[in-house]
Parts: sequence; C-alpha cells; structure tokens
Amino acid sequence: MRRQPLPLLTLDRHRALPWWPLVVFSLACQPRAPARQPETVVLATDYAFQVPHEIPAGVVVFRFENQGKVPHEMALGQLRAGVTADSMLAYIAQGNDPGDLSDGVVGILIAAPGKSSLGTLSVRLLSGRTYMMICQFTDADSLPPHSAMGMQYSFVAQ
Ligand SMILES: [Cu+2]
Repeated sequence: MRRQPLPLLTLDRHRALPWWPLVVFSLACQPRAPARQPETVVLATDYAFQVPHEIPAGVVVFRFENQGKVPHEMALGQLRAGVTADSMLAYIAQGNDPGDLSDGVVGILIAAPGKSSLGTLSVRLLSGRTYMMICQFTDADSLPPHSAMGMQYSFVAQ
C-alpha cells in the first residue's frame, strides 16, 4: 500500500500554503541585539575615586574617566567571601600580599589625564561580596603609589 503525502506538505495550485506564517516565524526567530547595559562611570581625580553610592549585583559595565593631571588606573579586585575592606587594608598595612585575601583581579581600566578609558569593563558582581578598586600608579620612584595617597575604594555589591 502506498502512502499519500501529508496534506500540509502538498504544494499545488489548489493547496498552496500561505506565505505569511513563514515570514512571521522567520522574523520572530531573528537574533536580537543584546540589551545594552547602562554604564557605571568611575571618576578619577588626583588622588581619589568618585563612585556611585550603590552598585548593584549582576552585570555592571564600568567606564573610567580621569579628571586628574596624571595617569590613573582602576584595578578592580574581588575579596574572598567574608573578607571586609577594613581587614584587607589592615592586612596590606602589615606588609602582607593582598592576593592572600582576594579571589583575584576582576579587571583593569586605564585612563590618561583628562581622558576616558578606551574601553569598558563588564563584570558580573556577586551579591553581598566586597570589591576593591585601587590605583597602583606612582608619579615618581620616590613617591608612594596612588593607593596610599587615597586612591582606594571598596563597595559591597547589593
Ligand atoms: Cu592613580
């Protein structure tokens, strides 16, 4: 016994499938451009960071603007769970390696004087975790790093 083709697949003059469902389906399946994340702007001055008061957990896109007269960096690190910014600073002040209390550097942005960083830093911040940003640049070998002159900032992602 020979099978008859399924009626839906039969294309002839009398049973032509309408074309518009295919167009609607193909338009619905088009890849969409990802939603653009708003940027969180971190300002650098000589010698401090200006950061929004609250930084939410989740994906955050940082942009770094240098309003100072010397180059600055924003090196962002994630502290180990349970480590506070104060305990980290005390640990560093004792001459210890900050890497001992950190999960690592999340990323670094650099900006020339009066300029914005050429790129942005997209980070997935974990809720309740503490992050520190520092600038380790120095203006001269005889001077301390900018972090010791005030360029350090910590926040807890909410
Ligand atoms: Cu700096």
